Amino acid sequence: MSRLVCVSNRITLPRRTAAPGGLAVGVLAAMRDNGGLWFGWSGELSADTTAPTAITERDGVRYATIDLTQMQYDRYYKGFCNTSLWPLFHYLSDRFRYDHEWHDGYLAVNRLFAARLAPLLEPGDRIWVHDYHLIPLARELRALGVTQPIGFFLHIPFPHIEVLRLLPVAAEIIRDLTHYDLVGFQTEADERSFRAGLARVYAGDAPRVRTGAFPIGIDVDAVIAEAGAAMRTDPVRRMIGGLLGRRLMIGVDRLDYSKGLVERFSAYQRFLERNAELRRKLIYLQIAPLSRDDIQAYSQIRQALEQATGRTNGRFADTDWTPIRYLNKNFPHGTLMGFMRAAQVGIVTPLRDGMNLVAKEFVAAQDPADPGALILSSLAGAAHELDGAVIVNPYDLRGVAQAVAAAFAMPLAERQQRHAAMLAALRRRDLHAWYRGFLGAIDAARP
Ligand code: GDG
Repeated sequence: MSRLVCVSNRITLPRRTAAPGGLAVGVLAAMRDNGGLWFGWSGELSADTTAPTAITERDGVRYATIDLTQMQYDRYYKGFCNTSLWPLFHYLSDRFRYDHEWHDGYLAVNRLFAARLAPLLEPGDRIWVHDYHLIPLARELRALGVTQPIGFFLHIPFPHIEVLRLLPVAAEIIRDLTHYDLVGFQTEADERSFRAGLARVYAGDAPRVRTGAFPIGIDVDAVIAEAGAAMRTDPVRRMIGGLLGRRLMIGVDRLDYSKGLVERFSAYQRFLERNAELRRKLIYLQIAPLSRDDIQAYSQIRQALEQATGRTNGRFADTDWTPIRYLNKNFPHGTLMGFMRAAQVGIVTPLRDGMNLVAKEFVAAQDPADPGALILSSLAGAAHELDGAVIVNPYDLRGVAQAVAAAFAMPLAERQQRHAAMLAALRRRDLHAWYRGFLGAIDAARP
């Protein structure tokens, strides 16, 4: 069988506490089950550009990492990836900024990745490149004479061409994707956006590119087991004890403006204003581990959330009750699954999201006999599959506030019925189906 080579911006080394993020969860599962090589940035900065690629091996997986320089990090990672591509691909064009030097840095790091990866490749390899950081990588690898099949999967949305056009190098982005044997997206809507972009750039003369929708899922049984086991642990028991019998709504999101937290906090405030009789009966727990904290837009959103929490708690809290518990803390994954199982309502309201694994984890973590209700943004990829959720528009504060009231009031039979339907959907398209589907499609692209 051919070896699997995964390439992503950041890699998760064994025994390191993983930075929270959906991409790492998916790639790690594919690597663990198939073995192979995982290549990417170590997460470290270094001025020494001649240091050799570091290789570690554990449980059949080889991890190959390189460091970046401060300048590469600033231009490629903070600049082009996370201040140009990230906001634009999430349709948040008011946060989009562009600088030619960032784009030069992006191309240079992709060239560096190709130069460092090429000598590690073997003839029968299948190469799987992940996410927006590495769009030009196939072109760079081909230029070095690499002939093995190369697939690309985009974890975030692909924007409509009229939005992508804000980027001065939009056509290059689309052209670079045509160098892959397969380009995978989270949803068919993203795939259609890319196809519309291709048609625009090539004006009816587009090269043949294989594309497909491969919605990422979760390891359902692993989450069920984690959630069950976590209920007996100290952190989960303490959290439940601290509720003093009150009902719980939970949110778990990387602290990112795309996750709609400011809007969610406003909607919750509105819910408290309109539902005086429910006030002291519930607690909203928001876990938001810091992410990309050295980028200005992220420190701004952090400040805005601190202010919103202070405002709501200051206005509504009593000596024995605070309406919002807001934590910038990173928890072990199992503990989070236990927190979710203990909650009556899960709230996931991104302004845009490629998929959103938290929504799927919340469903799997529930007790089927007495499951919690899920509130889910219509603008998350997961909404295409989880139609048993209470679907909301995250910008509609009144609608979200009403959804919170409806979710807490939902009768047991309805919760059970919605939960069973969603769990069945999760099982149909789980994490294993995701990577098997993608790898099978690469093989079919190049028999
Ligand atoms: C990108 C796309 C797409 C969260 N806090 C902690 C923690 N997490 C875990 C969650 C979940 C993962 O991180 C987050 O995944 P999401 O899918 O919700 O969001 P992104 O990080 O934005 O992921 C997204 C995904 O890629 C996969 O393709 O679904 O649309 O944006 O698993 O549980 N894990 C730990 N501690 C935390 O504090 N250990």
